[in-house]
Amino acid sequence: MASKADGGVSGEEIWLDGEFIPWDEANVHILTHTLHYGLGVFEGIRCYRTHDDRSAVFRLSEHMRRLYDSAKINFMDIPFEQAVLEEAATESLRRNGLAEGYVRPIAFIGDGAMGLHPGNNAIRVAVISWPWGKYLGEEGMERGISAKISTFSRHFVNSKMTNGKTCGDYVNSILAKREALLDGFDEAIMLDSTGLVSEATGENVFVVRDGVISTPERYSVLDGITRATLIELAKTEGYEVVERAVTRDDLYIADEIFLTGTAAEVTPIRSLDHRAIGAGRRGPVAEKLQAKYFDLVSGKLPGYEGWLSYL
Ligand code: PPE
Repeated sequence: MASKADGGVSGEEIWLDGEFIPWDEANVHILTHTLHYGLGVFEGIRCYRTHDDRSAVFRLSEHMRRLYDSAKINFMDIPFEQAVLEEAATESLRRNGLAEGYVRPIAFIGDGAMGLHPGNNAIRVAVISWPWGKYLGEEGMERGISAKISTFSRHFVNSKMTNGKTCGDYVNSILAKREALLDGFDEAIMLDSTGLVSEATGENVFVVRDGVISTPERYSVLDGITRATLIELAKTEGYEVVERAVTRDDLYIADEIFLTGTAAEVTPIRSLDHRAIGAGRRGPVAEKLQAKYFDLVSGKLPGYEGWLSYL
């Protein structure tokens, strides 16, 4: 069994199919269809301690909406109303005693029939929460991380339904991530099937050059909620933000590159394929937007109350 030292997570209770049950009893049958074939959908959501010592889940309804979108794309009918899963998310944090943490809703196909057509197997749903620190390390947030362009291409858009967050799609990400770590880098950036920059293994990519911020358009990338948040924050700060085709060498000559994601938050890249990016450390735009992002999620920025669901 994974221990804490291995990155293992633990807690008190897990919401499974409509009720909270003890953490260690949240098990599934070995014939669970999703385990064999990968068709399941999930989300990753963060809850933050706010500046006034409360706790708020960031953009809970947008994440849950994407879970239902992912399910629809994959012909899965989630047998609960969205409001029920939202309540399960906040209640899960409370029951696990988490003022800050990560919430993982997952809908999967249960056991019963085998074979690619899952027949009438039940669609099962779990909501789990656990403490999760800095995804790419505390130091990475301040000094920037190293990355490589993966030898693995992102799925062709008509293979991976990119608006869905589908379990099986993550095999592609895991291959890229493992390769990057074995090669001594912290993260991989993947190119799409035409050779344009797509996204990192679990993050969207932003590039800064001459004060203009660019990010690959919504095409082969997940329509990241942090991506959308950063675009809005950057525009509010007066930056020009362009969604466009980004090439590999656009990355090499960038003044700054940073990654965004619920888990990774806003993580700068200091080097790519052994080339220093900008000054080879976190750049001023990333630093500013990172600070704004943390102000936002901790409830310090006025006007964004609608994005915070207080526990
Ligand atoms: N692209 C991919 C492929 C991706 O998995 C994520 C989230 C994003 C972009 C950013 O999306 P958003 O979180 O809405 O800004 N990756 C999740 C999984 C991380 C994991 O290791 O598990 C996350 O950040 O929660």
